[in-house]
Amino acid sequence: MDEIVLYDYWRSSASYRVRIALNSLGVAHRRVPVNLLEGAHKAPEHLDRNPQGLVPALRIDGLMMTQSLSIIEYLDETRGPAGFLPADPPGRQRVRALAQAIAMDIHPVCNLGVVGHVMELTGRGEAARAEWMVKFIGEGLSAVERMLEDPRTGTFCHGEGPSIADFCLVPQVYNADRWGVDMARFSRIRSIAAVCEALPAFQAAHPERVKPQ
Ligand SMILES: N[C@@H](CCC(=O)N[C@@H](CS)C(=O)NCC(=O)O)C(=O)O
Repeated sequence: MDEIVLYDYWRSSASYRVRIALNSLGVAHRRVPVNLLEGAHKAPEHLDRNPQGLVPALRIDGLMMTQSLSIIEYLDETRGPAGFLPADPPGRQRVRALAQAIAMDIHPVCNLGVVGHVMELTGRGEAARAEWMVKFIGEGLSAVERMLEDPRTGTFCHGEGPSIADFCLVPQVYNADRWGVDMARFSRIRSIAAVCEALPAFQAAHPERVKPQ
């Protein structure tokens, strides 16, 4: 079988999600760093992998795949089932809603390209970035915390096993800590993230573990 290659960036939360999924399934792969700070994601070589100029991209089964959530579902469908999504439709809907609240509503407005443009438009540089991150990550996680006030929340976002929702939550918590978001008010999120972070698949995917030396 062809080698599986993950094109990612150590601090990218979308890449972090896919690393957790690959590790959870024990899928052997090689990582190729795409340095966002050097603009490598906009180079023709990477645009051939992902015309959106974003990471991650995964070469697998003779295909180049983009979009972290769809990649994770593909991995579960072809290398699992690993229960990344619950078996029951209402459970699947809830896990997708939690995952999307992060991946589609918090993450895009906090992306490098978007925030770089905000800094440029406001002319306030780092100060604008810091305020922006705290506002949008804080508001977004506040909504997620309320979504987790649900009897279906267990040790993890949904029940007793990690799902796509947890794969999105942990990288977002990493970012929240990075930008100094006040996390004390999010007790459910903190407790779920702590349980996940103790698992080897999450630990091996952590940015500090994969950061180029
Ligand atoms: N929806 C995409 C988002 C990918 C994405 O936005 N990746 C970020 C890093 S986490 C990126 O490449 N940012 C580059 C930029 O904003 O210029 C996914 O889930 O894969």
